Amino acid sequence: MQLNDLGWNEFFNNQFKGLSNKDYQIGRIANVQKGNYLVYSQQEELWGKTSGGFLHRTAKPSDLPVVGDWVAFSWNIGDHTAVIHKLLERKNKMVRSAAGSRRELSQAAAAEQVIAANVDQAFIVSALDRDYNLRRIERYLTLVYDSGATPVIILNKADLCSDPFDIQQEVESIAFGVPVYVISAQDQSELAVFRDYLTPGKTSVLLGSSGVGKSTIINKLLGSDRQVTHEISQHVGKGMHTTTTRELLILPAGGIIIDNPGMRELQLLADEEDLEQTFPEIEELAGNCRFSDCNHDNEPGCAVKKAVENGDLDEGRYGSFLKLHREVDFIAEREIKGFKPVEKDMQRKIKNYQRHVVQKRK
Ligand SMILES: Nc1nc2c(ncn2[C@@H]2O[C@H](COP(=O)(O)OP(=O)(O)OP(=O)(O)O)[C@@H](O)[C@H]2O)c(=O)[nH]1
Ligand SMILES: [Mg+2]
Ligand SMILES: [Zn+2]
Repeated sequence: MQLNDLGWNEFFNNQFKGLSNKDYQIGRIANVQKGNYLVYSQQEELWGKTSGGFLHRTAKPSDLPVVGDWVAFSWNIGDHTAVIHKLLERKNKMVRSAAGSRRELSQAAAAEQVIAANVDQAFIVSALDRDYNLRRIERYLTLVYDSGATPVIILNKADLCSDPFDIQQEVESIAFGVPVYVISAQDQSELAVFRDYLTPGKTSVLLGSSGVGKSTIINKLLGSDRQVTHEISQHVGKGMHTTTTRELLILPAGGIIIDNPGMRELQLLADEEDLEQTFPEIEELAGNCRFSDCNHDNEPGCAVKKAVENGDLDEGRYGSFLKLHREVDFIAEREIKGFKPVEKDMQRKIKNYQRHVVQKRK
């Protein structure tokens, strides 16, 4: 396997050249299982762990390797495993807020959960049966914009839908230039839409709820039933997913793809700018609001609210915007609150010091 086929490029090469230890090997993380890492290298695939020094330098969970990361490792000759010494700086990362973190405001640093790293493209997969939900697609788009990867929308299971192209149009109207494809993954020939995207060295990820057909698509692209797929059962929705770990795979025709377990709860870690990209028409209207910092909620002279009343802006779209906007505000607030204890501690130290100095002078 050539490193370029694994996604290696100049950005990583420059970092690697700067490392002092010349015996290090280059590897890409393909799977993570309870502190064990599957490493793909030029020579082979091997499992390994992070070195003691690595853990010592790690300040927060998001600094640990995730699928898609590039690492510098060495061989552990004895049992033929990898020892991971360094994580190369990520070109980008896909993050969400860790589940449950809303209640733990003070643990801001721990709240970021990295889904995957160094991803070029993200396929947002929805199924055209009961899964289809515009508001969820907006949420995924915001997550992808936040990461810097390029979004592509896949509407799967067209065979189960009587009017797939009406839905395609509806999705296109909220996706603003993002390509939207209608497919049925059961039909091999329809997988051709992926061909232009899955080129050698490019890394893609499949995102979407459980049961939409992500692993089915990957199996068809691989030409083998490598990924376990499952009929939607009553378990779905209760936290049972068919795919349970994230996995990076190399496609026979070139291209790298990451299969993902369906996400039940998608809390964003996005910012204002990502929202503007998802809701460009609201951003445009906002220019006419009376206040430049209008929240488009209850402020007087709000052009966005007026557009909803006039019927110029879709109400569902507006509702979705408000909901995501509140989340983004909440994240910003949490980041500030997360630092407060640190400030307090500093102030206490300064006060103690001053007291100490004053006492000395006496
Ligand atoms: N009718 C129909 N069924 C499909 C299609 N694509 C996938 N399926 C079926 O949908 C079910 C779920 O597919 P999976 O590929 O396991 O879904 P997944 O997105 O990987 O789910 P998780 O791994 O739980 O996140 C399987 O029974 C597939 O056979 C399609 O285009 N049409
Ligand atoms: Mg799956
Ligand atoms: Zn406004």
